[in-house]
Amino acid sequence: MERTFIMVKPDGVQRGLVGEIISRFEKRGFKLVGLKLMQISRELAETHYGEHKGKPFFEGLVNFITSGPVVAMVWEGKEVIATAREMMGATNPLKAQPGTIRGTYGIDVGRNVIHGSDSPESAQREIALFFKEEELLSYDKTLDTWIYE
Ligand code: DAT
Ligand code: MG
Repeated sequence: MERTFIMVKPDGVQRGLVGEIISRFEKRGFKLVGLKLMQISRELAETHYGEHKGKPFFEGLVNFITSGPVVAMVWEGKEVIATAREMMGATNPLKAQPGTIRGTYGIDVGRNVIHGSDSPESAQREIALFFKEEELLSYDKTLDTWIYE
């Protein structure tokens, strides 16, 4: 089973979308294995978004992601990394398919509500960046027999 890092960004928290976003992943059948409300430090933000350092939007991105509480999560399930990206929709919400999270709740690229890891490598890196080993739980869900064949 794969794990991915998902984060409700400060705009999503302020707009009251935490429950809605968690609900979408729950209803899809994925398993929540880590969860915390936190305010990201500048240092963590710059490391997390390190691949974008030097781009024109980097400073604004770091300012935005550190501007208020975020909800950091780890979700587990079959092909959850790519599936979460599909559920999120395109980076620019105006280009995101209707029905996706960004395509339902967003307009501007700098206020796109949610972050999700884009590959197994980034999932591993981001999970380790935000969570200690003991903050991630392994447990059985009886419902899984009705979700997986
Ligand atoms: P994603 O969040 O879909 O993985 P990304 O990794 O390319 O997208 O960029 C990280 C975040 O940076 C993105 O969610 C919003 C912001 N961003 C990306 N491209 C941008 C741009 N051209 N202008 C402003 N912000 C941008
Ligand atoms: Mg990205």
